[in-house]
Amino acid sequence: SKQANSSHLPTNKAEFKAAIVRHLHSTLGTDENKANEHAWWKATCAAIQEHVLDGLRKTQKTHYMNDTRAVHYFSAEFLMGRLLSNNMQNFGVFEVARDALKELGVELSDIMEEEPDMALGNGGLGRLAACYIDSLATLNYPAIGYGLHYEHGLFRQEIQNGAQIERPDSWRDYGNPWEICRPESIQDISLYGYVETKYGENGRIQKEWHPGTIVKGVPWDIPVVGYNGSTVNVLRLWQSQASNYFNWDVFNAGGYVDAQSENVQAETISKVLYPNDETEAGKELRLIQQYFFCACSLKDIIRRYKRAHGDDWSRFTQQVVIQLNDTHPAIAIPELMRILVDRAELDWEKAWEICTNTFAYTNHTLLPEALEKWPARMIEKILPRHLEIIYEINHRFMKEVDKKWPGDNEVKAKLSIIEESNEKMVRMGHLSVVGSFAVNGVAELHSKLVKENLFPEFDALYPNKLTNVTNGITPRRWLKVCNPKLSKLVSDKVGADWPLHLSKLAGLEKFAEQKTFQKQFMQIKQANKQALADEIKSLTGIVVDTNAIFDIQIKRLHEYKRQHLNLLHIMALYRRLLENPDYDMHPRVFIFGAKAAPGYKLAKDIILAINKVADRINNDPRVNKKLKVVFMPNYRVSQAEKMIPAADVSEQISTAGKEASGTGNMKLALNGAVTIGTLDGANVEIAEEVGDDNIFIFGLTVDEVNSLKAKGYNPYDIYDNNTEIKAILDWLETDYFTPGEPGGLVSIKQSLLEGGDPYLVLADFEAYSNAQRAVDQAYRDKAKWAKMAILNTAKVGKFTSDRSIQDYVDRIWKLNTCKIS
Ligand code: 26W
Repeated sequence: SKQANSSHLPTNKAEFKAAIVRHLHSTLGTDENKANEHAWWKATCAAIQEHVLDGLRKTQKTHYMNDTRAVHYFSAEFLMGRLLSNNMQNFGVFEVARDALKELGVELSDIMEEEPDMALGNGGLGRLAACYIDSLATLNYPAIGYGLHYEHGLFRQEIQNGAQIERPDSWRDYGNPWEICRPESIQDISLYGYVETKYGENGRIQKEWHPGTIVKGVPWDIPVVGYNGSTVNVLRLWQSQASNYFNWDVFNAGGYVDAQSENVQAETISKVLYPNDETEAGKELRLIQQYFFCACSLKDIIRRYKRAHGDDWSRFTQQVVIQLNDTHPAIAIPELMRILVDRAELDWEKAWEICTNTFAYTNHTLLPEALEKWPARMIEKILPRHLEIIYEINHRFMKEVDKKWPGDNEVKAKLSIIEESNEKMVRMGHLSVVGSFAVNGVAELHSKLVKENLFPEFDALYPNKLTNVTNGITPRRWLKVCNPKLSKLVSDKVGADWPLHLSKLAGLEKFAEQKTFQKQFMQIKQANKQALADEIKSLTGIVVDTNAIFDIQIKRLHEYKRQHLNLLHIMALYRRLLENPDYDMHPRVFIFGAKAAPGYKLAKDIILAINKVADRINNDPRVNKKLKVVFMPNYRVSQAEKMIPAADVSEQISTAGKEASGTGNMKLALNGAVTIGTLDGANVEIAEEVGDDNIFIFGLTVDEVNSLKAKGYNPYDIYDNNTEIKAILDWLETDYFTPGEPGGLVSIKQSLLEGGDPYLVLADFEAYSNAQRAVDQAYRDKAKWAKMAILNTAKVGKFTSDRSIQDYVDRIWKLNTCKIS
């Protein structure tokens, strides 16, 4: 009943068993007796992939026959995680596959652990892209994801003596059963060189870019299966490869080794994902990565368009919309202009009209250090023609600004795409706003701040261009797949179609106070906590009590996310327990998962501090019945899927105004965790949905943050007057947590005092501590807590990524659904 289109789906266990065994033999070259778990996993993937490819062929044929308008989601990151269980669930064959394997003597849950995560992203932005392509396929919209085929995704994190060590991620070492190479669609991409100005017969100035280097872009397709398995879209990722364009001469002249080293250069482009989240490093290779995947993707789009429409550009913007996931792909704007003006020889005005009706841009951050700027000289070196085009775009834009604000040079300097500093810089955010027909923030509050603080004049210049689309998460991966017990209970109560209609979760509200339902709900939470406790034991050796509150903070490590606020509070609890062994608190396990950017010193120090404090507390028999601290190493999508179902409390404690949206907040609430959080990002909308009784909001608001900073915030005022805060900060300076190494954790204290406490950790401490006390009180009332947890699951239907995608479609993309027959 679940399958909209069952023709290409396997129907029964026997068929599945046969397919898996056939793949063991002829794809893996082994047999049922010799196969290890990795081989079983691969054979199972291959059996599923037969049907995935069947669906893909049908989808592509249907889209082609109907000449559909499609969205092209350009993103430097797609944080896909594992695909096997998701693909099986989306096809509705999870149970039949599990049973088939069981009859072959294989446990599906075991072999699923063989799959390496596709960790081609840093955090929120990359995972959002993955949720969005899931929803696009599920809702039957024609869509392609375009990105980079990194050889190494986000680094693997090891913890040694409490400190983060980065190890390379090698997700493809033993092959990836999902991806298909498409050598027939290889593209040549130009880099470096110079621009020649020529005069055409008609007196038209012609620009010709003579590249210094050409690299090949090799596409790898990862099928994206919609829930119900009808549409199978693709994620197309580009791998760089050396072309033989320039190096044969060198080779023939006997420079074989030099020729090889040119190859290494080209192949470096897609080697590794930059692990910086929210800090722009300005590295040449990063800009080349960005241009490389944008240029490949645009060539791909134009090839497909021309196949249907030849050289007639008049229908391009009807067929193609490109969404820029932050400014990372913003160089696509001048690239499309170059193609239209230099290659297709369109007039600038016509080309610009096409361009500005093709692109839309999503902003994901207000942090100044995350706003991309490239030195003009760097762009000139790598992409000389693009810099000319950017100047021309800016020249015309400045005329527009002058019309609106005649003679106002200040506003011109502020809005200019070019920042006239010591070193001229190109502001990619400004380029993106000017070159797009829509610009959106990712939560109501964030979008308001984009309009009022980041781009106020742009909003005045282009009314209605700036808008909001609140983020969402796919309920398939983030409830159905990761929390099967709760999923079944929910299906029993509200029907099985909630993964497609998440607002149906509201049907749980009427059971929120019912004793039997509360018991069922909390028994599932308990079972999930036990599973996580086992995982914690096996990964860290730490034993935790599942009757304790599981309090979870999982996200990238950043000062603005304030893991150190959480840590200071843990130290306060520890201190209170030492001072008063009868200190009244329900046992609590604080669990962290976080990677720090390798070059972000303080973030790494905070990881070290969490581990050192954890060590001391967990081994202190005076307190460790009531308090435990766990740092889970190597946090990633597959780890999140195990942690989220087990959370009682969700920590969303960023400084107000800093977290654009957050999406982990949505995943945790959906799985029945109660949020302790600030009025920041999507927390505001979560609070609106679940109601004040079912969330713990604390701390300064955006307005209060601003006025505190305006009047002059001095963290020493708090340090000098709050004995608990003083004692905790001073504690960091002793060798209590770092025996034999006094001052081992002092950098945190320094950042909060001498450093001026830029994220107002001390200012919010008291409020946070009080909110935590309220959490503690609430948890002790079992019925009250159960009701709160249930209502969190029941009331967060808004945050399905299907709703986000429908918002994008209605307001920006204007797509039609295309049913696959
Ligand atoms: C140039 C370095 C760099 C790299 C990545 C700067 C900025 C980024 C991203 C924009 C960081 C990111 O992932 N932002 C997060 O995006 C999520 C999805 O919209 C939001 O939920 C998070 O609040 C936001 O931090």
